[in-house]
Amino acid sequence: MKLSIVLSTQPAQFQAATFKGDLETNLARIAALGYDGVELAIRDPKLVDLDELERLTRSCGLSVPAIGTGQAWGEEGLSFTDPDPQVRRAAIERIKSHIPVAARFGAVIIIGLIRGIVKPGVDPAQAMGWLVEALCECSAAAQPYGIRLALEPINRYETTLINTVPQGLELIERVEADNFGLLLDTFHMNIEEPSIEASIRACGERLFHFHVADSNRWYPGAGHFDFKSILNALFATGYQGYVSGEFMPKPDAETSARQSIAYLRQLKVYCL
Ligand code: LER
Ligand code: MN
Repeated sequence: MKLSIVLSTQPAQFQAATFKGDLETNLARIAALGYDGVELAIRDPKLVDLDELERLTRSCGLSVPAIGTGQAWGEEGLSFTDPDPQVRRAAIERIKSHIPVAARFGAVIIIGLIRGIVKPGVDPAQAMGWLVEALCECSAAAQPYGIRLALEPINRYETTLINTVPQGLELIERVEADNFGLLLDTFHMNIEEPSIEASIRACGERLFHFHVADSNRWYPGAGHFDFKSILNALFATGYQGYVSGEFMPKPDAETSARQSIAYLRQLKVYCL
């Protein structure tokens, strides 16, 4: 099982980005803890020295399986479903600007909260229409680079658009792009899905990335999830990607990252 953990390249309000702050120090800590990869949360690729980032990740021996983009919503309000067409265009262009970055690292691009919410006064069918259009354009732009996009069903308290795996699978049918799939996160699935394992199975080969946190959004092992059963279901789909830790840095980033890797490794679940 390949393990990664979320690291934000910029200061961010999002609480479950486990590592924030000095990049070089954090990458070295993550590698020293035994992680195979680091999931980078990047608000805007323009704010990052990509050559330096590549040099640092390589020198630590860390892969970059995925790039998170949600801070463009959290910090700047960009979204695919804003009633203002200029905001929607800026969100689409922002996602497209991640494509060369993802190509450099061979990473999946995460579509989390940048999809937006149904804003007051907006017809939900119209918001879905905008979402489908944006995803079609971004998937088509990523396709020649061999880059995949993964939309994350996110719980009802954070968005009103795509909370569940069935809704995500319907969206996949509308977007009709082979490089568009889903990212499943145990924290959100616990709130929205009748069965975490059944939802993983339903997603099957359209499962492009996987986030883990325990039931309380602390590190795996700190809550009451049956991770052995969840990870067995994950790998039974043929999933070959990373299991990426996205949890609160409690009691602190280093301790949570250490506890998580120790817990997940002792489960002795293996990628098939
Ligand atoms: C991001 O991966 C996530 O899980 C969301 O909760 C972001 O708000
Ligand atoms: Mn997540």
